[in-house]
Amino acid sequence: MIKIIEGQVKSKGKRYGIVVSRFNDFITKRLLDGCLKELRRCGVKDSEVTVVWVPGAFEIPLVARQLNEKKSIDAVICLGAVIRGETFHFDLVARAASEGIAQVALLTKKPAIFGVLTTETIEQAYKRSEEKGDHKGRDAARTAIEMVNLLRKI
Ligand code: INI
Repeated sequence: MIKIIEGQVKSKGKRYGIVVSRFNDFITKRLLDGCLKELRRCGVKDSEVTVVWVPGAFEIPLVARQLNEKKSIDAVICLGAVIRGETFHFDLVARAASEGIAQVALLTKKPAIFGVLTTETIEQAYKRSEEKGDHKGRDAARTAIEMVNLLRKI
């Protein structure tokens, strides 16, 4: 008999930290908005959410780690927008954010969700934060809840 383990996308009494970057905030505000709406839709109360703003995606991992190390936080959701533009900076910031967030999850043994857009253009970033379409902030909220429930079962 095979044992199958899955986490539900429904929350009761769990607490979430959100780290969101101010850089490209015309996009990150959209990510945050969709993320908060989805958390509420899945049963998370506003009193169970802590939102922390940081300057840019590069700063996300440190703050995410601090939050996840708190007993009062069950998972952290990281939201940002790294848009290529003209400079080499893109690769450095995108890599630091993605690898840093992955490390946070492993170090803290709690979910650290990668809701950072990395796109070539502003248009692509808008497309991935559409209320009625693709929305990376909403996906990040669902992933966080599923992972918290999943880890409880293992
Ligand atoms: N930060 C972002 O969040 N997105 C970007 O697109 C970006 N680019 O392209 O430069 C960016 N840079 C700032 C960086 O995250 C740090 O805040 C800064 O380097 C100070 O450490």
